[in-house]
Amino acid sequence: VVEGLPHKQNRIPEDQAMSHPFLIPLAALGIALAAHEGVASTVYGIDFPGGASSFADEVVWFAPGFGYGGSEAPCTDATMALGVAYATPGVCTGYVSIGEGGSLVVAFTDNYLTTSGDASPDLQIFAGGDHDEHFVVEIGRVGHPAERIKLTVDGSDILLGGSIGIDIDAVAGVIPGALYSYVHIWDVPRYCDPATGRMLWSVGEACGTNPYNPFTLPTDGPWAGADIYGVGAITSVIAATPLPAGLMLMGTALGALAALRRRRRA
Ligand SMILES: [Ca+2]
Ligand SMILES: [Ca+2]
Ligand SMILES: [Ca+2]
Repeated sequence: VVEGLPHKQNRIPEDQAMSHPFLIPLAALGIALAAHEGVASTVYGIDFPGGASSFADEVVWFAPGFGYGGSEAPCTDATMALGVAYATPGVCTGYVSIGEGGSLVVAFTDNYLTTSGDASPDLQIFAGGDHDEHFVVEIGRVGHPAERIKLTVDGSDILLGGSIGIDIDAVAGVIPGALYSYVHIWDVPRYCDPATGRMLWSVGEACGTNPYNPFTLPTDGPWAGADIYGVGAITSVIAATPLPAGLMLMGTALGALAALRRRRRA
């Protein structure tokens, strides 16, 4: 018998089988409690005091851009941007390639991004490649997904690509102490400058085969555009609502179960 796997003796007896679904909220609550403990963790050398919950939880919107090429399927699984940042070298191994001009919105749901009150970075975008895949980042407050604030680093709202930590306290329009849930990443599409034969918004690579066609990009394989493998709130606060809701649900479920048992005995 393998420990932890169900075998004959610990199978749930028929008469208790109905209570089995109620065990699921209980297990979910256990996970929620573990996540809310907020054990600090260091991910790619960056400290996240809130631990695993600091990372993005949901994909809200994903519109892949253009520029994918080659025979392999593009790396367009947007869920790769969620959870603790992790990627390994290879095709689509832990990252989403949003494509030239692609647009990805993720949300924090069990935690929120907020200001730190100082110049230390608050939001970390984990992006592969180096400075040839520029992107723009906007954030939106909880409950206000349409009101986006464009982040800036050293006065520029076009970020040079690669992983970057952003101090949101320094950004105009960011409200101290406000809770931010949404992070929008937009890839700045490269295009060809016919005057130089080089790509703009890139490290200066040569244009594609026809330098006079701005859409003739160098082939970029399945990993066109910024390659996102994590979005983490360094300055993170725990979202308060899910836990009480879960407790109430469990209370109701246990109450129903007790009532059922009383009825059966009667
Ligand atoms: Ca989270
Ligand atoms: Ca800060
Ligand atoms: Ca890429």
